[in-house]
Amino acid sequence: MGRNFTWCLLLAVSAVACGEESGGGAGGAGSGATSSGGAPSGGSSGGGGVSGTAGAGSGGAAGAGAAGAGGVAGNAGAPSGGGTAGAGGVGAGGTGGTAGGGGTQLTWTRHTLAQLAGAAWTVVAELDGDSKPEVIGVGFGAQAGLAVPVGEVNVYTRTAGLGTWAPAPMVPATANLNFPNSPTLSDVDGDGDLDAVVPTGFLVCTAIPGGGPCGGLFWYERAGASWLPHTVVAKGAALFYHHAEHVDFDGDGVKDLVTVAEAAGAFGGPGQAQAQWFKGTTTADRFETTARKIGDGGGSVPTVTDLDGDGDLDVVSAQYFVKDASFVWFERTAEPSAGAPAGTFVKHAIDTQSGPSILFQLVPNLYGDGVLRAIGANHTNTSKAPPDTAAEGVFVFDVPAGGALAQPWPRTPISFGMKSRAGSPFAPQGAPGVFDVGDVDGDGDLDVAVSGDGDPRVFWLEQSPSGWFTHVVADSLGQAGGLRIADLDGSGTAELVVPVYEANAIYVFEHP
Ligand SMILES: [Ca+2]
Ligand SMILES: [Ca+2]
Ligand SMILES: [Ca+2]
Ligand SMILES: [Ca+2]
Repeated sequence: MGRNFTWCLLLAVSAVACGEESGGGAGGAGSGATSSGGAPSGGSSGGGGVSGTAGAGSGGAAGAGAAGAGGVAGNAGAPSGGGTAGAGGVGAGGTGGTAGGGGTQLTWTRHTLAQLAGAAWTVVAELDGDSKPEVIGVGFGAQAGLAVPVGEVNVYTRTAGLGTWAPAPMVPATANLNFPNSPTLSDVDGDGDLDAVVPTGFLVCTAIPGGGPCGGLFWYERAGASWLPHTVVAKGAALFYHHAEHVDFDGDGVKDLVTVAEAAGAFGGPGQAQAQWFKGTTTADRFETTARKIGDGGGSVPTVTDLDGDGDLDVVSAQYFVKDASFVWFERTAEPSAGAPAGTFVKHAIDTQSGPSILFQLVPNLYGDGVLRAIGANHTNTSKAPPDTAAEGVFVFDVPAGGALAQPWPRTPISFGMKSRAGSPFAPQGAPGVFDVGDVDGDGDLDVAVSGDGDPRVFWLEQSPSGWFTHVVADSLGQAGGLRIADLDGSGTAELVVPVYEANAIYVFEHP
């Protein structure tokens, strides 16, 4: 069970075969396709296209209709394309397959930032004020036999080029934490420097014979070169934590922690998830240690925002272990009171057709039109038996015309050809994994970089006027985890910071 099991923190399910999913539905009246040798093809106003690493695709896209369009990529082989139902409007639709290169072809150079056992998460932050961002790298540790691995978190400071970094411990192995997860860098104690909230735990701890629950929630106070631990939830909690938002959730002027606590179900069945918040205090430890319950559900990486624009903060999340929807939000309907100290929330589905899902991020201006949209990734597996029913993919969601409360939110696939490895019942896989949103190619619009996770590749998804193109950054890396898009060297172009679990390494991918 070791490796795969591990970082598929949120493994998942899938629906349609890849081709269908991204191939999409009825293209409009577009003219169709042309692809025969390489050129991306496109429909009339919609364009399909793709980049592949080795492809001999044949496809051609049935062009989407009006403004819909799609891009896509194939990797080795032959994506066959289909048109898509362009939903009209900017950036809708998605698809077409093709061989040859479509979109912007970037040439990537790989640097090794660090060797780190069980590399799983990264965060980029400016910690020392020199305008050369640091990278915080999280490793799950080495899996040895049936022992629960001990993780660590390091801060890496660049001392020369993109492959030269000096490590310093934030959470050393001697802290004995299991599965440290995505850190949140924020000034917890209000002294002007960034501290780090570190959630811990994973299903592996209880799955290993002789293991036990390893959930926990900590923050590390920055004190000069040292990081001093504070405990919110002590190690050993039955539910594990992957991420916490540090935000003033109840409006009393003190920031709180908003998170989701989870547990896997047996044999792939439904598990548990509980959205929670820990009220901030002015004590030395800064938070209450008893959770206030927002509601059942949510998933590993929740975000806090005023989704319905009524002036109070709501919670938005993908769901993996809880199966009643792929993406959900908790609407705040009443502030905390003596009778309901957590406040009152009502859970709503955003989408129920994507299968178990890993991440949902609101993007205020994805298409440059000032309209709020969201990007979501599921975490499914159409290679296992029986296959998941929702195909592996990344999607753009539009807020419905009727507002956030309307459902489902219109969904447009923007990735093509992602496919999880089969894994095994004891080491399930799922794809894709964690994504980040940023301008990868430097042309001024927002793109997406995404770890394949159970698909051993890393991708970037290019936004273009004719739709989205899927590009492979690296093949056969193994399970990549929480990656980041960031300009690490101030060159004006973004790098990708990619932790790879099976390589025990954090890589930086650079393009000219
Ligand atoms: Ca601080
Ligand atoms: Ca507060
Ligand atoms: Ca609200
Ligand atoms: Ca771009």
